[in-house]
Amino acid sequence: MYDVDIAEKIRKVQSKKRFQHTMGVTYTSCALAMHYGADLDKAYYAGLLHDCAKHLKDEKLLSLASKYDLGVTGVEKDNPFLLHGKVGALIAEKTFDISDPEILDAIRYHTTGRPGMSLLEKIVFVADYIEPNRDKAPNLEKVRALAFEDLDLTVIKVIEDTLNYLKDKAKSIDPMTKETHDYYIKERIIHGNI
Ligand code: DGI
Ligand code: FE
Ligand code: FE
Repeated sequence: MYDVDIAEKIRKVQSKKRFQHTMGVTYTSCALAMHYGADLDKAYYAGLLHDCAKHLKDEKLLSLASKYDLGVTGVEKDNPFLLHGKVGALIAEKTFDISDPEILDAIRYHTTGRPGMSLLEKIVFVADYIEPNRDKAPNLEKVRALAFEDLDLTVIKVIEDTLNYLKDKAKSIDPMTKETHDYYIKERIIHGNI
């Protein structure tokens, strides 16, 4: 547990601010994993590595994605930073020897989420948004408390805030972000929670 060598390698490639965020996501993922009974080791590695491709330039993200056939969508071509999840999973596997598919998926889908996320994927997705160094999102205190009460509803709230933010800034929406939102809304309707 707590492989500090990996943490040290990540620290070297990230800015101080980015590494503070990385540590915040790591321990928030572990806290949520304790609460919901997910695997703590997996939460640690997924949190630590979720942004391991964030420092790469657009050209590098695009060239790695095409070299390794990661499948670049139209919106990713126009907004290459969206690829840091897919490329991050690739780097986690190739450079950090992570082979666990659940950890790799949590890294791969941490920006847009996806329909039918595993518990670990939801944990990292939510931890990325609520970790203690985040300060710009609306209603953070409420969302932080909700994360420990209803993880699926928190996923919906996080995406709704993200969609509102993207709309205000007139930025393009990755269809996966919308699909994730619609999937979790439908899930709640099926389970009678709405
Ligand atoms: O890498 P982080 O900054 O820690 O967090 P992240 O990977 O969740 O990325 C957050 C950014 O991603 C935030 O500025 C909103 C943006 N984002 C999320 N979904 C979409 C999106 N941007 C676009 N253009 N389209 C999306 O669907
Ligand atoms: Fe990210
Ligand atoms: Fe992040």
